[in-house]
Amino acid sequence: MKLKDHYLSLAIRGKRTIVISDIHGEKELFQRLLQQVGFSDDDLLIIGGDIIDKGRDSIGTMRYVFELLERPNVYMIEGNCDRILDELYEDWLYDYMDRRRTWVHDYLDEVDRSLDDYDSQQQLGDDILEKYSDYQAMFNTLPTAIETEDYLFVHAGIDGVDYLETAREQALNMPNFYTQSHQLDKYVVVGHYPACNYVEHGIYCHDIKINDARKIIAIDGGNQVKPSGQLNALIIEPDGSLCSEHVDDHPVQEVIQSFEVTVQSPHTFTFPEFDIMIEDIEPYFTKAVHTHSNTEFMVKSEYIQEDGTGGYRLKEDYTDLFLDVEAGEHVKVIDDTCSGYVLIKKGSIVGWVPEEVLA
Ligand SMILES: [Mn+2]
Repeated sequence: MKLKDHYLSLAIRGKRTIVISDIHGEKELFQRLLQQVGFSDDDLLIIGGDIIDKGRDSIGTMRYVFELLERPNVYMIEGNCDRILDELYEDWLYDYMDRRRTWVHDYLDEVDRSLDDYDSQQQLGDDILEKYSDYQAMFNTLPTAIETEDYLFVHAGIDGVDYLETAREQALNMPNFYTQSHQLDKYVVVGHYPACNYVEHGIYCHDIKINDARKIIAIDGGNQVKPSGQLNALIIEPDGSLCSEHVDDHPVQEVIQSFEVTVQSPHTFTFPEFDIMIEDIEPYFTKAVHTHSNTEFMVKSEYIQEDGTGGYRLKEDYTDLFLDVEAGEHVKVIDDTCSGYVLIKKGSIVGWVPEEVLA
């Protein structure tokens, strides 16, 4: 199956259009975001795939989205995670379920059973599809891409030469599309890979990223994938201008003491390039070299992990940016478990502050 076999063409010019992708089972966040952007019947809503898996309520989110899709102004394209009901008999399913919360976990909770209650994966699949083949059918009605006058919406990416020939698997799974190029004379809007992976100026930021030269917009805020992630909405205003909003679940804290950094040239390293070299682990911060980019930086010592072969690696995405904060402002706390410093998020940007600046 190719993109052209499963494709919807829409006229959206002059309408306010809200685009949200990678909701990943977070119905409440999604509802909060819709409220925050003031979503109404006058707007168009395009959901960019991956409504389920990873988050807390995949089945609830699925039901809510399918309800929304009954409205004439709501559309959705499919994401790789949305295909799980077609993949219940795949031999990787149980491994995948070991690694993250999935729609199937939600299903087991709903019917009050566990994997142990099934003699085989075949039996589990049969049981699910006996009850939920209608949901499977609904997922399979979703287009792989939506094309409008000025945009193409697709979950992961398109073929660089002939977008209509993009294999469905590629459209849903292609990695790092933001760093690639295409030949369409319109913007391609994708989710799938968190925008924070496309690091600019060494800054770790969850905002929507727009590359005007390549005509690509990456909107995934890393919701449920990155510890500091958020759910983004891209808003295309009736006049064609773009803006964005986001929501997240991180606790808010007030700054009680201003903190200012004079000079710094920050670094950010993201999954999967985690290998580092260090001499000795020092208190607070340790001098390190990021192997992949051969860059020297200071790593918060709690973010160093042994890699099992005598070397070291970062335990998460890492930034060495220090953030300026002002007394009285409110910031999101991402990690307050380290000695002396707290990892915070200000707007969509992640960085460190000394612990005494927070209440
Ligand atoms: Mn995805």
